[in-house]
Amino acid sequence: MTDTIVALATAQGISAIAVIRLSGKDSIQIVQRCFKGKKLEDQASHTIHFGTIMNGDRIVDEVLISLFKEPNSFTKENSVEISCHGSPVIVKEIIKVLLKGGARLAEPGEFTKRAFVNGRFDLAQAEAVADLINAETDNARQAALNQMRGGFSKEIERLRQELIHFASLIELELDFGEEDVEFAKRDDLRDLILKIQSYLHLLIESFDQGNVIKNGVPTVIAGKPNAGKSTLLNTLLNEERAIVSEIAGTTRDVIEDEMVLGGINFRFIDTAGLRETQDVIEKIGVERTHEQMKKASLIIYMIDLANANLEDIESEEKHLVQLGIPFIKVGNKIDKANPQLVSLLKDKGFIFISAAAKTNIQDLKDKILSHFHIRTVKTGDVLVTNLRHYQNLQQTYDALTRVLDGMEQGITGDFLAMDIRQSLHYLGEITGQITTDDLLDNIFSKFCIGK
Ligand SMILES: Nc1nc2c(ncn2[C@@H]2O[C@H](COP(=O)(O)OP(=O)(O)OP(=O)(O)O)[C@@H](O)[C@H]2O)c(=O)[nH]1
Ligand SMILES: [Mg+2]
Repeated sequence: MTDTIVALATAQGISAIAVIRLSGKDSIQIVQRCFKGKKLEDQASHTIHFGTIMNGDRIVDEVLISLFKEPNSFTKENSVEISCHGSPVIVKEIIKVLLKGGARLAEPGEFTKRAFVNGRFDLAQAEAVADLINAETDNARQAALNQMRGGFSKEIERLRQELIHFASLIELELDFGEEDVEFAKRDDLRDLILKIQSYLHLLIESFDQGNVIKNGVPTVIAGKPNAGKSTLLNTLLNEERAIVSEIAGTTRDVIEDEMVLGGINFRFIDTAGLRETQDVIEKIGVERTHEQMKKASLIIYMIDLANANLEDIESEEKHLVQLGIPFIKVGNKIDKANPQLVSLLKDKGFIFISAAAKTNIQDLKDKILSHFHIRTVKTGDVLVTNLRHYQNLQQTYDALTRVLDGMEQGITGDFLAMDIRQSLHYLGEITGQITTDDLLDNIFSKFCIGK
């Protein structure tokens, strides 16, 4: 990893300032080759220098150069940040000159990957860098920040140490195998595992919250054509996002947009009305509705209070129950509702609204939020937000259950030791004590270029 990488670190497009970033042993020399100003190598780390970037004899731009000398940089390598004017033409030309000078384009996440490989932080912390950049709510930002600052990693390390202690007791026994000694009382070992498991369980459970905080909640609005689904989407978003008309079957495709409610990022998904249809395109739309419903975290099931029948409602509800996804029952068009229908539905858990007149929308929002008991994330809270971590914690837990079962059945120490090593392996993968190229590629390829 001696080569020097370069990438635009700020967003693509026109901006007041753009920052181009380099990292690698030769980054300072490479910039020097196209820089007219002070001799950069002679300057101290963490200093800023004005000058011009040249393409041959031609001035490309006036820039500021920030210098970071190893190991005092994000990547722990020599690094340079060039702040230039934020024109895509300038950025492109400066990067071209730097490539000519010996740098190569960075791969996605390569700066952060180098920071990890050079020991700036562990893998979970590196992943938190991406989460921090992508955070769309204050809760998501705080959760990512806590993880980046090492709160989660510390907990994993504590668990690992407990397990290592446990493993050493078992392995000691193995060394003395023939003498048939027991250094560790089986009851004590069992208690230790149960303690570790109960802690693992807390972390695993926190993923319910962590996942909602990090990834938001896909919420599907579904129901018969003309129920007012698109009207509700527009009302929730406060924007004419979807076409509304009195023609049944107006929406044929999936329309979605995001909105933050109570600190959670909701993705509201408007769908084609559910009905049997001969129209080829509408039919595809209805299939998509079913797919979206299966993937949703919450379904807003909507009926038209002016025009619905109880039999249909009951059969649709049965279908929703079978899906097993939480749903909220909404009766729309309360402003022109059929009174008999309203009295029939009164005690059946419906919330009555008018999407068009914006009646009871706050009640609906409260009801939506009541499905997600999110507490505000505070500094230092440890929360599992990452699916990979969640899966590894689960695998650790399962391996420990096998250890417990094994002890119950009186199997020998060497078999116990195998499952304990497995559990250590899964924990080690979370923080990156154990890695493979595939694992790293998989993680860092999801980053943006320049990070
Ligand atoms: N009176 C009244 N009319 C409403 C209300 N909400 C929606 N509508 C009307 O109902 C009709 C259908 O509304 P849409 O929002 O297009 O219904 P949809 O469920 O998206 O229909 P499809 O896209 O065809 O599945 C339109 O004429 C809306 O103006 C309401 O609360 N009260
Ligand atoms: Mg619609």
